[in-house]
Amino acid sequence: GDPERSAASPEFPAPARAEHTITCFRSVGAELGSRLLARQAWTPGAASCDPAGGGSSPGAGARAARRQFPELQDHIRGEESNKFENGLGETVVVQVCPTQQETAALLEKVLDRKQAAAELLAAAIHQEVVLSDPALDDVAVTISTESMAVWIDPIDSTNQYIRGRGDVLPVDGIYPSGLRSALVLIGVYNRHSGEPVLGIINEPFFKEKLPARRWQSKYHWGISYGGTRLSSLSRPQLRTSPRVVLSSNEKVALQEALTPLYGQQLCFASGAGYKMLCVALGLADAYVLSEGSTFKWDSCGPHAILLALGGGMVDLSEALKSWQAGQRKPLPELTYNKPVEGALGAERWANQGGLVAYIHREHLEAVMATLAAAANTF
Ligand code: 2IP
Ligand code: CA
Ligand code: CA
Repeated sequence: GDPERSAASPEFPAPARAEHTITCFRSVGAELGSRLLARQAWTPGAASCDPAGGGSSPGAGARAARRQFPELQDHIRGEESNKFENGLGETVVVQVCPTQQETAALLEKVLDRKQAAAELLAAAIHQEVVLSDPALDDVAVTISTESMAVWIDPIDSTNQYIRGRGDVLPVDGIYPSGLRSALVLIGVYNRHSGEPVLGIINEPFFKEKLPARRWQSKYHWGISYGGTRLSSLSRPQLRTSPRVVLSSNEKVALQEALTPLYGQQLCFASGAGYKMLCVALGLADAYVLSEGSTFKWDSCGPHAILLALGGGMVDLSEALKSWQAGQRKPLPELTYNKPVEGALGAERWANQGGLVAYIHREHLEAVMATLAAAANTF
């Protein structure tokens, strides 16, 4: 019943991507995801992650997912590839094998024959994780898997993960950088309507436990399905002095356009998922992004949680168009089932028009009014 549990420690160095992807994926994605889904009349099993390109080789856990959710087999996609090239020039396709020994043998190839690390990781991957969440015991929602699909980002804020800083201090509750912004993002959406239905955000580096220096994780979830809105979080209050969280790469012109609303209350943080989480936690009233630098796998899970809390996430450029045309209710929320026309590769799944994540509708309106007044400047 403890939502905080031991997570992968970043003690093993290179290749960080491989280790993190697999351990977080399996322990957090598969186990928690399946527990949540099982409560929605889905049978317990493992989730999976395939490259967004829809490559032919299944990602880690795809086999298990296919077995447990055959109707979802072509509908589980996300970021990161399961193909690795090691220091010896070999290309290895990583997957969860039938036995721990086989997985360890496979991982050893990616890890330049580092046997101890491969064995530790394989043990973590094959570990049976039992999670119970009393908040979910009373949830009685039946979701038809036939109309669902999944977006996964097994690691968001990769740069911060690789840098591995666990000592960054928060500014007014928000960590501007460091391991705290490295998150696992899982979203389930309705593949006909494109609406987010269920989201899970895991913070693998929530707390460092001394003296063992093991990291403890913390997860959050939300369901928005039909009339049901449920979350592990409570709806935050609107702040008396509003605050926005932005990418540190956000255009200066957009920052200036927001000043009439926020004054000096502009916060900067790494990680698209982390900034969305800051809004869900009430640490900021909005996350505004002017560019198409996030993808469906970044926003789907957090979006479901925001909807569950009575908020949402709009497409900034579409919302501005609607606002300026006087069509203000509702503003266009991001959807997850349609690629960007004419785009190639991962760009097909970009949130091309930027976004605004919010909890309070009236605050979204204040953001739109402020930006509309400066629309030609950014
Ligand atoms: C990235 C990551 C970056 C974010 C970018 C995402 O995903 O979240 O931190 O940029 O938009 O696509 P920023 O930190 O400027 O918000 P990934 O780490 O998975 O590539
Ligand atoms: Ca990402
Ligand atoms: Ca990623």
